[in-house]
Amino acid sequence: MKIKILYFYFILLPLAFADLKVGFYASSCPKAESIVKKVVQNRFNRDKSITAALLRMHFHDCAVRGCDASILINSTKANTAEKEAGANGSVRGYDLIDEAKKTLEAACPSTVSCADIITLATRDAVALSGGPQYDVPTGRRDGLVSNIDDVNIPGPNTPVSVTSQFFASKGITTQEMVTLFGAHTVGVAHCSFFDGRLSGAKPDPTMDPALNAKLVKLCSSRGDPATPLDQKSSFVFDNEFYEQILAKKGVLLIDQQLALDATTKGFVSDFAANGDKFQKGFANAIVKMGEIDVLVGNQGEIRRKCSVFNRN
Ligand code: HEM
Ligand SMILES: *[C@@H]1O[C@H](CO)[C@@H](O)[C@H](O)[C@H]1NC(C)=O
Ligand SMILES: CC(=O)N[C@H]1CO[C@H](CO)[C@@H](O)[C@@H]1O
Repeated sequence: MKIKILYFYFILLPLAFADLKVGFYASSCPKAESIVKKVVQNRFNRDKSITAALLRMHFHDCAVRGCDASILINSTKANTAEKEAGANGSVRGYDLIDEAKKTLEAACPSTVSCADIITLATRDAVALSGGPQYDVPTGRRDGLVSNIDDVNIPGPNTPVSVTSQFFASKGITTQEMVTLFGAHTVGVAHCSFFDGRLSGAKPDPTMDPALNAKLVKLCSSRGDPATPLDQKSSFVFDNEFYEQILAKKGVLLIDQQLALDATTKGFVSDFAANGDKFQKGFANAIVKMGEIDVLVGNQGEIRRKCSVFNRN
């Protein structure tokens, strides 16, 4: 009997509360969402590229161990963290998350998770760039693991079919995947991610020749320069990305392939023709992305500093 009662408390009770919900911090930290919003607004005022940074960070967080802020962890002598993985180098915006966390810890110590900060900050930045405004459920907890070996995200040269399978394994449909790629309406790609398409002797025939010439020139300069993923309206969160890939102006191979592959091109034409449908679809798809394998209830922890586990 006693064992049964204990079982009830330890197994059933946590599950009963283990859910994300809109306004999770309404009583525990009423200002949580407005604090994040203010930090994002201040940054956006001087750096419009923060929207791209946060969107990419949010995806790279959710795509590895679920949306658990594992991407924010710094490496230590004993552990090489997710941050160091191949796709990593150019994920940015960590300082904005740290800034929001500092303010939140002062207002409500050990209450708001870093995973929720990424999610909320991304939501606010998307709206500031002209994207959809949407409610996003919160209540995520921060993960206790961040390991470079867990990073297995498809790359820009991965075929559409394999990329679709990756998203499907996270519960995201092919249509939702195409919608999420619409995030490439903001931000940039560095030459190292697409220069295989340019190579002199055999340029990729699926790229517009004028764009090819422009990128060959750009990428011949030193360092690893970057170019907008959406060549037309790089700082505006609109459906222009889809029109660009229909016009063979996709910069990444995967972006261009979305407009050509039989399983995705219908969605691309649809979003190119209907901006409103894209905006609504994006809000739904990114909320769903933000729910991939989340930790809730008393799983994980609420980190005090987003870049280190509490135990350190
Ligand atoms: C497997 C699917 C995806 C692949 C292969 C991919 C690939 C890439 C690559 C190669 C870059 C350029 C990075 C650089 O040069 O710094 C990039 C940038 C970006 N990606 Fe993706 N991406 C994927 C999915 C997504 C998703 C789902 C989102 C968000 C919902 C997203 C948002 C972004 C943004 C906003 C940028 C620009 C970042 C910046 O300007 O700092 N991507 N992506
Ligand atoms: C984590 O690393 C970043 C960049 O390398 C640094 O700015 C930050 O202070 C580090 N966090 C901690 C808590 O040491
Ligand atoms: C900032 C960072 O960790 N960059 C690393 C990203 O991945 C490349 C290749 O794996 C490393 O060389 C970088 O040091």
